[in-house]
Amino acid sequence: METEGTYDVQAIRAQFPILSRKVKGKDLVYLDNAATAQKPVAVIDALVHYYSHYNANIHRGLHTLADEATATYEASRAAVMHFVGASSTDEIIFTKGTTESINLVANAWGKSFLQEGDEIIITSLEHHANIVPWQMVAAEKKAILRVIPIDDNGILDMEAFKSMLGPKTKFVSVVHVSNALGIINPVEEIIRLAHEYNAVVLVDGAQSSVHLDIDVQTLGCDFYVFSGHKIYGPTGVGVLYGRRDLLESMPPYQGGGEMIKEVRFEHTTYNELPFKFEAGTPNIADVIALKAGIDFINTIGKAVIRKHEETLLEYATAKLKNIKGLRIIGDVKNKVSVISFVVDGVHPQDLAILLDNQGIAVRTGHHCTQPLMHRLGIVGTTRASFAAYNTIEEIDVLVEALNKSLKMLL
Ligand code: C6P
Repeated sequence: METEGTYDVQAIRAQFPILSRKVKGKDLVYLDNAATAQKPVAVIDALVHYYSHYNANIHRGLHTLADEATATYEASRAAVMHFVGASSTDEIIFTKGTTESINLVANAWGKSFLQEGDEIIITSLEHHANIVPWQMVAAEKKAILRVIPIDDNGILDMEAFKSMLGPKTKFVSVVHVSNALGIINPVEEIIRLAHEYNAVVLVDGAQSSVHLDIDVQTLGCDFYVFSGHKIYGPTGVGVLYGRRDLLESMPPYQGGGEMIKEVRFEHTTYNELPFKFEAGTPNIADVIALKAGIDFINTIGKAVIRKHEETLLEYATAKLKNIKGLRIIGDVKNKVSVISFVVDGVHPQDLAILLDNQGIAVRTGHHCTQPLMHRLGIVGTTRASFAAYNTIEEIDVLVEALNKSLKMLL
């Protein structure tokens, strides 16, 4: 692609079987990557290979299949450790996804350490997964949930944040990259400021893990959470990175097999990290296949993918701005390849149906950020989000389809 330098987008696309399918008789244009990314053949093969060759439970059996499954599962944990720059595999807990990782921390940390009148701070940009668990634990512990405001462009009001911090601040839980708008929040500064008050900080990396280089030690966060399915891995698997001393101080989230050292009817002792937080048979196949997703990203290089996505973002932003009545929400400099927009007089759902008829997948609605939509005074947006395999030509298809659809709707 001459517009994209040496980036061989066609070779990348060839790794994704789904991209060659048709939708409503048209070539699929998949621009809903912030919801879930498509899977390269290596991820699909890893699942098939596990089930066809060494399906066994892990950490239990003493037979060959069990050994192979355990070693491959733990190799995935090591890959995740490198992916986020953690210093030990003990700090990497496998969960179902971002949602479960946040619920784990809200329950295990929150219920142990929060007291009446303590404050938890989140932002106006949060996904429901980083709001509701904190509301639930706050109600139970009589703690107070406070929200950092934003301006009309979605930029956090850092002065307001500074004024909220105090001795009652116990936990700060912030989204790294807004899923609805694509805005990158200044999490380094948030972490530094929160730590001045000894508050614990969780970073919701559901949208940042795929686009930005993540080093939890440089960031200095206490917890970092993300989902496998957004980084080209399978659904049903997610990650909780936690600082060792914090994880050690927390009680288990769930009880059951594998998370114990010794069980008596009178008393149970718990297993070492990370197993203390992985009760029951885990999602072995998807954890194993997650490594193939990480390998896919590492083979190309996150920075290389990001550069490609920035080219797409710039091109799409310029093209969309030419459409009469279209307004980009969160049109700021510091963002990832997500464009959210509204068109005067058009309901996002009507637009989505017309785009789908032309083979284009975008997400419309509130993006599980109802309070954000409420703050911005809109019912929802249409969101196009780009990944490693998207092309300039696909953006041209989107723009043409948008123009055609808007002619019908307005
Ligand atoms: N956002 C989107 O279309 P789960 O569902 O557990 O994998 O991820 C939840 C989640 C938490 N935080 C952020 C910032 C997210 O973006 C998401 C998932 C998808 O925007 C599906 S709602």
